[in-house]
Amino acid sequence: KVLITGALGQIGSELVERLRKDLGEDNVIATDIRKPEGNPTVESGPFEVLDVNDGDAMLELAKKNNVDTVIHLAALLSAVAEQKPQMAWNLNMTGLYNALETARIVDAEFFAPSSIGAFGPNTPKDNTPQDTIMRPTTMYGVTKVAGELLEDYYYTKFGVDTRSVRFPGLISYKTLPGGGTTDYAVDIYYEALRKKHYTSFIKEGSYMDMMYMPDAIDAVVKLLNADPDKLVHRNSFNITAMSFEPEDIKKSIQKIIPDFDMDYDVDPARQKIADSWPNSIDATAAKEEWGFSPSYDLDKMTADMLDKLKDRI
Ligand code: VAH
Repeated sequence: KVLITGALGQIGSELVERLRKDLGEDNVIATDIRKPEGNPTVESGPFEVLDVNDGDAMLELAKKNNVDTVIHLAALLSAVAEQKPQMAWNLNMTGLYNALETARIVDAEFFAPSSIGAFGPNTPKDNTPQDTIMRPTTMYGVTKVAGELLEDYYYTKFGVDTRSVRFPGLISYKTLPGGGTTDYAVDIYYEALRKKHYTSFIKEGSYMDMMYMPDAIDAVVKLLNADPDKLVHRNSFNITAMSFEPEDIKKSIQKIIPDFDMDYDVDPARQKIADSWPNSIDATAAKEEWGFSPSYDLDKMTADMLDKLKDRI
């Protein structure tokens, strides 16, 4: 049985749906800090309100349900973490520690995401290597690097089967992201359909790695099922499907909505975060060690996003 924290989030709500399809409704216990009002996929199976800062409650839930896999997604993302750094440290690190302790005690496999946000301004920005300098200048990045190290420690010290990916910006139409820097690449599709216009808070020419959510969900499932003997790395694999800047996604949308236009009103806080991250990372290790292979490029993602969103807007 799988225990998922942060199940109502952008990744969580889709991972719950996929794992319940793969493993059966009752084998995925979804948890989040609040009740799933109006989230039919999460509401369709076992759900518990859980504050990941409460380690005893998490362990109790895992024992009671014979959990053998812990997927820990609850965290504050980059932009909101810069507004509330102390809360971000407490939630991102205590939550992770509690999830790792739970996995250690019940002997469960473990997954938690890292991010391109784990890299910093002196990390090589183009084709960023799997193993390189990691001195992030955001609280989010500090918690991600610390998280990677803690997860590797739990593997080497206690034998917990920890696995992780460094997610790029994730784009999806089912659940809005919360408080990220890459969220402009989600907002733009909603605004293109609502107003045929978008004002980007990230400036022209800012390249960041991105991925469509179906590829992200496939990557988590593939890594969790990968042969552990083939894993040279564990926490945490670079993965990416594409790298683009605002003008690229504007042009991609214009192929379907020709009169869509965009202007800029740059948010200095989120621009500062974006500037500290890589332009494009190298995902060779993930491809070689567990067959990572994304299938959506920018135009294919744009076509699917606009098609799925048009009925809802
Ligand atoms: C954020 N979407 O913007 C998240 C992610 C790589 C970006 O970590 O914080």
